[in-house]
Amino acid sequence: MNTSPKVIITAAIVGGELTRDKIPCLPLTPQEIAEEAKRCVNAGASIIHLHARDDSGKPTNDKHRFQEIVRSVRSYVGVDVILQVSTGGSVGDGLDSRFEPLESGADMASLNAGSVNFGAEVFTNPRPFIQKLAARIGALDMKPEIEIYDLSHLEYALDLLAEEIIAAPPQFQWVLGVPGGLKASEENLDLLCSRLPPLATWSVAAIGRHQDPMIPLALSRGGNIRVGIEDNIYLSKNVMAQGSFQFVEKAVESIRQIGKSVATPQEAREILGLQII
Ligand code: KMH
Ligand code: ZN
Repeated sequence: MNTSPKVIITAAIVGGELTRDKIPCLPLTPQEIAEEAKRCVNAGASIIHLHARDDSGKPTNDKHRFQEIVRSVRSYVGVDVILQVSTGGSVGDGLDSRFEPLESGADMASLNAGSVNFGAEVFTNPRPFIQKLAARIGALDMKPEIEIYDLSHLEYALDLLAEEIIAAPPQFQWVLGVPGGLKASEENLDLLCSRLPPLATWSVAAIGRHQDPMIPLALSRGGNIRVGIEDNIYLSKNVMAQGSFQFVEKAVESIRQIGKSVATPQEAREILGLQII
């Protein structure tokens, strides 16, 4: 396991499922996304996990819209911020469209390592599709962030690593607390961490109310953390967030409390083996 005294914070600021009705601060346009990304980076985030919206605010995987977002964020926030595009899209998206965000010039891309019940729906990630996505991510010299919702996903990702379809060292995101996936518990966190390959880095994205208890647990085990309205819209009980940056601020506080410090984008690039800008 690769443990660093520096903690990488990812901010997931858009998501594929949220609407303005549900959360008024949801950024929709490329400029709004860039402004929210800047607030998060100023607060301590070094990776921005991106989804895209079309002109009507609906989720889209359109490559032109992703290119516009990547350009806007880089010019508004700075070129060293790590941009990670989603290949997960929204539940129910066609598989072909989910390759499009890879053509955006981003540094990283999510790679969901298996299908999972997602509330009342099914988030579909067949194995041949995962393999093709992984190969395309590698061909574009991007780093995948391997999204793990279940133990079987980790086992499949380890197979792909062994076959060198995913390049080492891997970066995992333990996504805990999705209704249908692994529950957000200390036991499950430790189970996943016990299966980490050498030099792997990892992070925890805990959903909803699970975020508060899981962050200190992840930090105590040397993990990184992901926060933002994609995963949780309540800052505390019944208090809706005004933006993802508020979760970043909370995460920074937790990191300082345990005597660690927050990775800058350049430090995060070094830890993840990304190009130094
Ligand atoms: N919207 C979810 C179905 C990812 O970004 O790769 C999946 C998701 C994961 O958001
Ligand atoms: Zn996402």
